[in-house]
Amino acid sequence: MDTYFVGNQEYFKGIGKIAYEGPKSDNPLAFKFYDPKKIVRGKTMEDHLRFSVAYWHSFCADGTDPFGKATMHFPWKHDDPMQNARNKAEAAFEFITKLGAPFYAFHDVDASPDSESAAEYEKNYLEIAAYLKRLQDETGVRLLWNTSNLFSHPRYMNGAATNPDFSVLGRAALQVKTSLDVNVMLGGSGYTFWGGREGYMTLWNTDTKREEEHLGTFLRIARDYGRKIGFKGTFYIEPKPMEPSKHQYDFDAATAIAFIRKYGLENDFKCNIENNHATLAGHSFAHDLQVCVDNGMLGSVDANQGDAQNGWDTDEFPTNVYETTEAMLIILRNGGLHNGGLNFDAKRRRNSTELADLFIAHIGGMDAFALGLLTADKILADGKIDAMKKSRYASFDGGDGVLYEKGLIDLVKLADLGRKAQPKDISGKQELLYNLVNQYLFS
Ligand code: XUL
Ligand code: CO
Repeated sequence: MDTYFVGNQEYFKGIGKIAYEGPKSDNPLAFKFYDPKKIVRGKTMEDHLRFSVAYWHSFCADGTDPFGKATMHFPWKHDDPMQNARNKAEAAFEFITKLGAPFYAFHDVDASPDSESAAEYEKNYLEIAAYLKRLQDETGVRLLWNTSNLFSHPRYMNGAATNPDFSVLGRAALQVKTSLDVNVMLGGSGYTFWGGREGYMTLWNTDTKREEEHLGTFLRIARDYGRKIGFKGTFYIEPKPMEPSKHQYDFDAATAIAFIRKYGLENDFKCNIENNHATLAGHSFAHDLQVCVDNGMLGSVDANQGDAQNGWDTDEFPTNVYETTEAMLIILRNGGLHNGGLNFDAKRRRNSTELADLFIAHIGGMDAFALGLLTADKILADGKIDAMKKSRYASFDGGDGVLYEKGLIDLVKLADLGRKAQPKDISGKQELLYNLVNQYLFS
């Protein structure tokens, strides 16, 4: 097997470039369904799916949880923080290139060492960013989005942009400013705001109106700075209802969209929808994606899945083909992901400790979305489901229904029509639709 590495050494030894071998392959380190150059609806699978590897889960999270210590042992670990960051970058680019994902995503402090000193934080970050740029140029891997971690450091325990103490906002702004500078250096397609601590723990100590306004101002000045320095990509708000806050202001897609509009950010911001965040909000992945598409607000996707028995944010790799099919159908109807991508904000389980498991987890996620794409394509090509949905609204496609949709019928006229109307019981055919979906999936 050919060796492949960037920098000085190979970290994922014995694993070469992951190839498409088809559904009959018994090689765990091969794609069964993701065939990057295969054309679907006039576009390659690679261009449809725009996969991205998340730095924080794949190269930083070591299996530590509230009940136990690290279980993952990373061969790139080094005691010197800057050497550690460079090694980690080399491991990341080796991994992403071998996997064949076109994109990656990171938080500032995933990639570069944090520091109590603001000057050192900036110096570290700009130096590592220059190295990331070199590795991007060498490998062709591109930045889907970056973000700033405004939730881990104790200074953010009461919020970042929504902290009641003004002095905290400045340090948060320094992080966002530097991340935007780095984004422009690296040619990022997007920049994400996920406000894990932008919420409250109790209403008894929180002025929610003021905090929300502070968040609106913070995002506006970040937008203004980004555009001024030449950031051409999309800003994203990533909704999540709770965890770590009791209540997060960007609760779900509908809430985030209302917020974006209220603060006049709709020309620059869209949503980054994460499956496990949607389910935590009591919705489905498909629901939050559809809310975004209906409002022209689908930006990007954090591709993962939760656990129906737990309810919390388990960030599992996506394997549920039913969900990926629903998602890809909505994405295809949206004309694709545009600047966005499918970013694996997902982690292997704590006891999946071999480095090969990191590949296997991503391969499964990529295959699940490839299957979703292929099935969604079948559903659209056949047209039966779309036709059934459309026919339910036929009464608005002719006669007074057309006038109503145009706003030309007032309440008195509508009530007059109601005197004559004799509504029938029309079946929604839900079970038939479910049965059809299974046929598309399994025939
Ligand atoms: C947390 C989460 C974050 C964001 C980026 O639940 O999803 O990792 O994606 O900050
Ligand atoms: Co996420």
